[in-house]
Amino acid sequence: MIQAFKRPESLKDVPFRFCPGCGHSLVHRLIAECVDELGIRERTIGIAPVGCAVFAYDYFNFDVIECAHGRPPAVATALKRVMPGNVVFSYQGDGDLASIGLGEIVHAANRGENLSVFFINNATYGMTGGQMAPTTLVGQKTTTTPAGRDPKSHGYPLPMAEILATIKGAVFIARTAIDGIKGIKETRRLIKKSFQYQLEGKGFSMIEILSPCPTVWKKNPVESLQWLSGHMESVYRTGILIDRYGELQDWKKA
Ligand SMILES: Cc1ncc(C[n+]2csc(CCOP(=O)(O)OP(=O)(O)O)c2C)c(N)n1
Ligand code: SF4
Repeated sequence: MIQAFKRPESLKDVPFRFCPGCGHSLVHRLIAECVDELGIRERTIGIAPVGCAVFAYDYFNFDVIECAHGRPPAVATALKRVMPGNVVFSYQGDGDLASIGLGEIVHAANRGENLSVFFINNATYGMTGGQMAPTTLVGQKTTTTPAGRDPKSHGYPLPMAEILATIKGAVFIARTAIDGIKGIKETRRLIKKSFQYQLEGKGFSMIEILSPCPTVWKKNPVESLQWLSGHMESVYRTGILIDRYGELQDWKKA
């Protein structure tokens, strides 16, 4: 009998503890599939964030190091510089990367570190119960913006992919959404390409992945996907923002 669907070797045989419909589990799987496909499991090192993905080391079947909130790009920089033969990626939420870790990510990109960054944008702080994140949409209700995000008091959603795409040291910056089969396949393609660029020594890449958080959004998994494509994607356009070695700007939505 042919087994059409199986657990990637790069994922341990343990159940995920994420909420039903959470995007983290899907992105973990896509990363694991790409690592398997590229045959780099023995030399891959992941950097786990603070946030709902904090237990990445329990799921990935390769080395994963946990570090302080927002610091994955700094830790990744050190690891990659002392072990250039390894493949190093950071996995970060929007609180981790766009708030407390804003300085780290900007400077890692500016230095052109040869790293892969996978940025999970779910427009909220999931782990701590749904506070406003830098990426929260205008009008979106959170525990700290009960009347909805008001730009006059809270600023505007921070477009991390656009910001990093302006930095000369970054070679590949893209945004994608796991909102359906097409988006999942594209996300997988971009994750793999980011790893390939690192393997070729091309430099810094970041894939921003729009991802559902049904629990904090107070929606079921299907409604969450609808909110993701209907609301988040109208604010955060998906596509390749910069690819200094290949595909040019390729916005899905104009
Ligand atoms: C230095 C520090 N500040 C604050 C916290 C509290 N904290 C834990 S998780 C988190 C936010 C996580 O949100 P995000 O990065 O968006 O990840 P998600 O849980 O949504 O995946 C915060 C503020 C912490 N653990 N350490
Ligand atoms: S709170 Fe949100 S991000 Fe955290 S595990 Fe649940 S659905 Fe996922």
